[in-house]
Amino acid sequence: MFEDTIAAISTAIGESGIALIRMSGSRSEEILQAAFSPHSPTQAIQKKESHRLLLGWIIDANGVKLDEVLVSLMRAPHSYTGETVAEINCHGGYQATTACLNRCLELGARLALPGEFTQRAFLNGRLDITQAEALMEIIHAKSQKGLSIAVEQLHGRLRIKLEEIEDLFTQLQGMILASMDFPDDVGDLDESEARTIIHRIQQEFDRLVRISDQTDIYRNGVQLVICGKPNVGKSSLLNYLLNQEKAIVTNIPGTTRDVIEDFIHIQGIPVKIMDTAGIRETDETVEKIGVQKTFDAISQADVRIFLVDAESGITEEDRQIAQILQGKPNVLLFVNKMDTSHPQITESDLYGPFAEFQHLFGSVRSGIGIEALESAIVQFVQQEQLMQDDLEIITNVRQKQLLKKCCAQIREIENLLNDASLDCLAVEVDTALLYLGQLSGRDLAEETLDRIFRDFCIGK
Ligand SMILES: Nc1nc2c(ncn2[C@@H]2O[C@H](COP(=O)(O)OP(=O)(O)OP(=O)(O)O)[C@@H](O)[C@H]2O)c(=O)[nH]1
Ligand SMILES: [Mg+2]
Repeated sequence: MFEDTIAAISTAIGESGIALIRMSGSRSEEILQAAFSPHSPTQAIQKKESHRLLLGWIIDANGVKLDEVLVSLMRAPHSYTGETVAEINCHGGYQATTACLNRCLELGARLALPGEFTQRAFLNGRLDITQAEALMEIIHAKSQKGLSIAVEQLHGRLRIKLEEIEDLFTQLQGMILASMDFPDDVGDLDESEARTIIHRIQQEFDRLVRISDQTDIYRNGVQLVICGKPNVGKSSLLNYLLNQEKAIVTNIPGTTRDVIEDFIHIQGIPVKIMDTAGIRETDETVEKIGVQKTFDAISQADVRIFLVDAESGITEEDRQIAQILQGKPNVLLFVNKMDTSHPQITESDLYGPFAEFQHLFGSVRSGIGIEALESAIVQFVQQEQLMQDDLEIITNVRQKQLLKKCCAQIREIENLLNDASLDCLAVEVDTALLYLGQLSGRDLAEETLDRIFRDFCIGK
């Protein structure tokens, strides 16, 4: 248990209906008692009573009312942190919340560091590191799917899976140590049994890698660039997808000079969409810079929508852009303005540099082909459908790096199985167990822990 009692505003600062101030630590009850004046004796904080909402005021040292509030006390160990937690629901807005927080600080609480409540919960065994990290994912979730993945994680699915893998490693380690220590009784290491265990571990790791690659797009989203020569309808497409007039659309080629960005969701996937300056040879200074930015956006993006114009037909400029895009992954050619009376582009025009791109015909103006365009985008980024059960997910870079280390380590163990000595094998299995422990949070160094929790918001 920690000596000091921490306090923070847990809701976002700004004008709002209510705000929440949270305290955790052994002095929470005493501080709340001193700061709180109940509406009636029935609303007083009673000894032993826990998890009950009480109505009253927060008062200053002279008994002056600072705000009308609802408070609750959650006695240790039945609380988020495992310590006694006091919560004050006050009115939102800067003045009321800071007045209530300051009163708690005045009475001896210390301002909490970012993530310190969750850190205490972790250190008191209320949740493991994968669950703590899932909480952060919930707060930062960019899509409904990202949120449901994180919520599943909160139930500890990854931890359970890691424990299963750890059991397999421990079984392997047991076999190696038994053959090392009691060669006369146990005999040589049963290589085929050891290999079976190793393969099972590999299968589990492969699955985790596959699922986490798939879910990455729901959490981090994808970047999509719309490119093409001037006047093909790039900004019109951006506006259509956003359902708002974000970018200026005119029939003057060279209207867009800068990269215009916004966010949308396509079938649950968060997409950063970028409209760009039309690509053409130009001596105009501003347009030149714009075209350079277009090239940068094209190389950064995960998906590239290449627009051509059925009204103008395929031109030399289109051919040059096609060459720039050649060999780049996920290029989708969209033949726009098919609503014009005499479209100049047919299937037979899409040869040469255009042949390698998946293509669609349509019209932004009349909305034709946009649904097919969205489905094609999703197919590009989501090679495999996530199964309902595939939810033991690696949620962040830290976990991903450790997962990679674990995969490399099990490969190393398999390679050593034939000719290395038993003690050498045992050392390698120990290393794998260490990485696994870091993944689940059991073997994390204090500074790593601090780093993880400092990424949280204050009050969480
Ligand atoms: N007929 C027809 N016209 C379209 C369609 N989509 C866009 N346009 C028109 O084409 C012209 C150019 O559209 P923009 O969206 O500004 O084109 P852009 O590619 O962003 O052009 P720059 O910013 O200059 O590179 C405008 O007059 C649009 O109304 C379409 O599907 N059909
Ligand atoms: Mg434009």
